[in-house]
Amino acid sequence: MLTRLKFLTAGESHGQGLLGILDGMPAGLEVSEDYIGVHLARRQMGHGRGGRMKIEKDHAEIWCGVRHGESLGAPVGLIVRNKDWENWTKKMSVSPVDDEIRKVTLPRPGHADLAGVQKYGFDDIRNVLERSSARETTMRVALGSVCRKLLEDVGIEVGSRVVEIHDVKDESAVPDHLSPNQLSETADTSPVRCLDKEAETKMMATIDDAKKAGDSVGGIFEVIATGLPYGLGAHTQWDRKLHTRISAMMMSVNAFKGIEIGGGFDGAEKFGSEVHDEIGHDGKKFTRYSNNAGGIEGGMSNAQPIVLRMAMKPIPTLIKPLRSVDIHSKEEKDAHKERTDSCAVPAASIIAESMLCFVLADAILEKFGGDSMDQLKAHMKATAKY
Ligand code: EPS
Repeated sequence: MLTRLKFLTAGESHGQGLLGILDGMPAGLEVSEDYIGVHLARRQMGHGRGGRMKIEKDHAEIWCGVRHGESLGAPVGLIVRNKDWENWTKKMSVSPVDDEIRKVTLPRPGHADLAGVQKYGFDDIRNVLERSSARETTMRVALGSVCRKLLEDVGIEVGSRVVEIHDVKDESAVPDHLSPNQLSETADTSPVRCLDKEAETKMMATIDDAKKAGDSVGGIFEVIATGLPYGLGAHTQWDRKLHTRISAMMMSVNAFKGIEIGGGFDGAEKFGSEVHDEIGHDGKKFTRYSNNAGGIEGGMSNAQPIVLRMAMKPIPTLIKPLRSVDIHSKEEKDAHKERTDSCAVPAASIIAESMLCFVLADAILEKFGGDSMDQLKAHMKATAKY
């Protein structure tokens, strides 16, 4: 789904750490471990996180592709070490060990466990769960931050907020004067990343109740990007449409089960005259009277803010487990349980921002090109329309 950029992540949840490579970035982008660290810290926050986040303090080391603070146009390689690794050196050893390691044999409904062991013929679910863990999203945020920096340098901001946890909704609108960065700054001060204080209290209580009951909750979050020129993506082919690329990237994140663009599902029950955004002109540029399209028409950015909402299902590891069957004995038993989060919706909103950063940075490079940031900026100055 990306045309100019490529990225890969590697690493198990309780292994030595995570590796990431981002290829295709132009030279001359200022990037630092501190900048990436800001967004890694944002992903670690949120009411409802479990014990693991007390252990980890995620830090991405820039391993290669950057010299004297600027990208070289070469692949950027990052490493995030798992602090928890010291507790797992035997269980997750790369080399064979003499000790008897207890196998995980009770698949959790909703997790990759059962399909994974069936697919690979494993006798231990740990061989699946370590990689299917959402720990991997740490590296997506780290690499996505490098893309975010490119976007910031060409005037594009990406921010987010949580609008629903379980059945508690924050129905407030994003104030017009808030840029995506300001929206995120405000949301980051809330333990659930929502704007409305009353909803915040109720969301936190809902998470606490779920935790007490050994259960988990999901939710919905909104991601907004501004500063986009016309014409990112294209109407000419299915895989060039911007919303195709955004949807594919979003739906690749663990537990993301739905996406809405702009008015989304609400539009299905309205008339066309209520949905489509009328066009005006202020003497200098085209304007819109509304943004129900969420910034994308015909598969292209239309210079309005991109507005997306994603739904996350509740985390499948439950302290009060659901029914399952032992993969060896076929006995009916409770599913495997281990330390877990009762809610990771605030963290998911940061991951969604990062996924959008990959798509938008790629689309900017596709449309305007350039081997260096100076060239990219010159191309945009010469041809971008807003
Ligand atoms: C996860 C289970 C928990 C989460 C983890 C994702 O980890 P653990 O099994 O070590 O307690 O904390 O998320 C992260 C480690 C992270 O960095 O977000 C799972 O099963 O997906």
